Amino acid sequence: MRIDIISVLPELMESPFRTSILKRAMDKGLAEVHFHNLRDFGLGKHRQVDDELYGGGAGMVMMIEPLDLCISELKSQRNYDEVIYLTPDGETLNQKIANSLSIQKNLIFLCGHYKGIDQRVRELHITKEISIGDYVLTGGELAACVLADSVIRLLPGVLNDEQSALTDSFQDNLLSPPIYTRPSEYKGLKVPEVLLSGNSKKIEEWLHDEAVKITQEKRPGLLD
Ligand code: 6GU
Repeated sequence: MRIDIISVLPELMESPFRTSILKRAMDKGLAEVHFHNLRDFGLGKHRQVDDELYGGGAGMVMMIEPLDLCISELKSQRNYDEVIYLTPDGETLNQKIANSLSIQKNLIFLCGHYKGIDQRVRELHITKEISIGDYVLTGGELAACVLADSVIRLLPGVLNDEQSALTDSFQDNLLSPPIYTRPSEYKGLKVPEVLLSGNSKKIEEWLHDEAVKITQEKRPGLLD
């Protein structure tokens, strides 16, 4: 998979892809992430990328021309499956969206900034709009990292068996059951007997029942 990320602040996104599991995915060639500084496509000697709102109002708008130049240059090099705009008014990210993006080959992520992008960029290039939740961030960069992480970890070969994505919370619309490791008792707090029983059928049943119970308690909406 290849992800091209367009931003006015690419430096904000460097370390997540240089650390731990995402770094290993890059090193193994399972995912490529390329950053593009929108400023490089800015207009005039100030490399302008934003301008005032038509009709008035506070804040600035990301201009169409730098965005069109940048996205068009990328599109001239390869076919993209989706051009995704990270914006708080997009569809809220969930595991189903991450799953569906993980089977794509080439993606563009556009990080929103200021008040947002000129509407005509949406008409011209954007195929999907994604938010990471109902709160407002200073820009789309951290959201782009969240989205990329959720997608890259699903690529075959990125996680090992112990980290398997198949048993994740949400993968089957259930939260994870409680988990324990040694010691079997600490300050009088005991690990549930069944987990020490060695009876794998019983254990599996118990884990599933606990997952359903926890989902009912914490996130009943997931069971609908
Ligand atoms: Cl994608 N961008 C911004 N600026 N804020 C957000 C968001 C995105 N998702 C949730 N909040």
